[in-house]
Amino acid sequence: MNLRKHNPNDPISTHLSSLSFPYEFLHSFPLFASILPQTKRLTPLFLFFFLCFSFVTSMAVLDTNSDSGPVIPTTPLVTFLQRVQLTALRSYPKTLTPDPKSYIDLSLKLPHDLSTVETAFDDLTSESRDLSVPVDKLEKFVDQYFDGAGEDLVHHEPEDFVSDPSGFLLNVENEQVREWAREVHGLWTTLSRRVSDAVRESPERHTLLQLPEPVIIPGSRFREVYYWDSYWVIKGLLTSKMHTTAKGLVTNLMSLVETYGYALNGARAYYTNRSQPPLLSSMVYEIYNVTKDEELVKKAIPVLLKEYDFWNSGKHKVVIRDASGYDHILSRYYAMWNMPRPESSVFDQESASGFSSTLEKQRFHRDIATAAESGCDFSTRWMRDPPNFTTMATTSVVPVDLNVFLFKMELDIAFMMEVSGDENGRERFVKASEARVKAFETVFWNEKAGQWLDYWLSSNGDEPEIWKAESQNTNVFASNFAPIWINSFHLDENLVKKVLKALKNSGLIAPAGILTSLTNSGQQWDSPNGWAPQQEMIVTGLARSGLKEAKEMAEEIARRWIRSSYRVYKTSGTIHEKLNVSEFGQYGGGGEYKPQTGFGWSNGVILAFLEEFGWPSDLSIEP
Ligand SMILES: *[C@@H]1O[C@H](CO)[C@@H](O)[C@H](O)[C@H]1NC(C)=O
Ligand SMILES: *[C@@H]1O[C@H](CO)[C@@H](O)[C@H](O)[C@H]1NC(C)=O
Ligand SMILES: *[C@@H]1O[C@H](CO)[C@@H](O)[C@H](O)[C@H]1NC(C)=O
Ligand SMILES: CC(=O)N[C@H]1CO[C@H](CO)[C@@H](O)[C@@H]1O
Repeated sequence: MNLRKHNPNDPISTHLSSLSFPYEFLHSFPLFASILPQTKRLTPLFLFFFLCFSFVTSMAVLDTNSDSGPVIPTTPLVTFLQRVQLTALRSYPKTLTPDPKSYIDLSLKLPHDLSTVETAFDDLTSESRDLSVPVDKLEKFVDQYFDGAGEDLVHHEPEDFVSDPSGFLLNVENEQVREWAREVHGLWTTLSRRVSDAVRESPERHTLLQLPEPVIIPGSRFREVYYWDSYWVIKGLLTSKMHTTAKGLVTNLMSLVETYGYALNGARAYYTNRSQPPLLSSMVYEIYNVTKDEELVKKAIPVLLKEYDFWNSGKHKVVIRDASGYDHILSRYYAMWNMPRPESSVFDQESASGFSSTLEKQRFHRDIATAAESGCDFSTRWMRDPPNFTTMATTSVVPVDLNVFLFKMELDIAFMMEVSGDENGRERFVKASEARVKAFETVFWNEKAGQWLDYWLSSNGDEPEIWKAESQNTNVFASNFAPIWINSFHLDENLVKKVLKALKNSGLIAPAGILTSLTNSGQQWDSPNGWAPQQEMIVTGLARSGLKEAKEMAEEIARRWIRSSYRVYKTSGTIHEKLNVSEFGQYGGGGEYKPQTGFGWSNGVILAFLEEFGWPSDLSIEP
């Protein structure tokens, strides 16, 4: 059912198609009951259709109430802000459509409380049949009752920031490059925030979650902390000698794991039911490697054990049985969420509108939220029939990169156990890492392709599955090369030779870096985009291998990425979240929101690459 499609000759069907859409959907979930306008305000005709659809959808719920996995609603404020978001999207002309996320990032303005504001909103929308209102009235309402998106975080001058730290990028000799690197380093102060006192005083008025330490945000619409971004931010902060800020980021993420049992996707009330690629252990490891802070390691171990359990149990855990009957334990992404994502709920409702049953919609919504948990939202990697978006089946994929992060977590925890003198603990995690190496060899590795391939589950993943060669996804993705990031893989010379050859022939190496995939789907985690984290993992792995050819390749890719980022910075004035790597000097596009600038992980990877490779004085940064 399409929101805007209707037959102009048929007033009844017009009426139905424009009204039934939101209510049919909303009624399916008890959570949304409070979103529905109060019935006393409804016109009789509306009420008639509303009740019809209520009845039909209640039946559907009874029939198919079995999408497994618990779903617990977020806060009343998030639920209400979704109503405002829907009205905003209905009210603005299409060309001026606001970012839906900006509405659920609003805070209640003092002295109003939620019930007063809800009443005012009911009054505002009572005359409207499709929930749209005149834009000037909506803007007045928002201004009167809310503090703006982003006001719940305030600027914080990092105490460990100096504009030209001693020992900064000693191997960058070229003055033009040094100058730029100092500018990129200076961007940390523009991305540094702390949670405002207002959030601490009355958390229920905000969707922002409290964090004990200052934060570095990615930038633009990503105005709060994000989980996996923080790893590359920390790599950059260490280059910038900002050890205190780096530790603060880790302390914040550890506090989330302590509260929720896992690190949230981001620090907002609407991100509580999914995580993101688990890189907390790698963050602690990097900081320890530079600071030798044993206290940090001791504090981190119990937190990491908690996170390790989260990813290796319940719905995240899958078992693949090989031909000799041996069970390999691996993990998948799996969001505890089967509704539209609050930050994009109208987009998600429209995407799901082709599914007729409640159960199918729930399954689809979970696969969308799970793609968000993967950090790669969205990509043909998660589609059974790419680029058909409605074939998204993220929970059916056993992803190579997630298991790389968990393998790394096992190695990191073993290392930290050793630092803290726990020999039994160390042994347990060494064993776990050895089992995962076997799983990589059996389930993911493809000798002919010379890379590791994602694996498609054929069932719901709750029971062990027999490994089948045809279940490997033979499409080429940058993530197929992510394992080379891990020591034991990049130190194996024969393996590196095979992987290097495959990478060179893959079609992924582009004029400005490594493509995310070979499919141009319009999704942002596909061609022609390249992303900083994937460049960094592959480049760092190749650079640390013992093979000269691999090191040269790593340096070549890093220089292309840096030069292109420099050109984009000079032409657009900012660092972007992704590049269009198919051509030199272009930033990336595609996906469900406008390209974002700032930008945490891109800055981190530029600084980390400059640290790794330096820049000779006679080498130009212009191509
Ligand atoms: C640890 O830090 C040193 C510099 O202090 C660096 O040379 C080395 O590559 C780092 N190790 C890892 C695994 O990051
Ligand atoms: C996309 O997939 C859906 C669900 O499998 C299917 O109904 C639809 O026809 C497909 N669309 C296209 C354009 O292939
Ligand atoms: C990426 O750059 C190429 C080359 O300039 C261009 O043709 C293409 O339209 C760009 N793609 C996107 C998605 O911006
Ligand atoms: C299943 C699950 O993990 N649900 C969590 C969803 O988020 C809320 C917090 O908002 C938790 O209380 C639930 O445990």
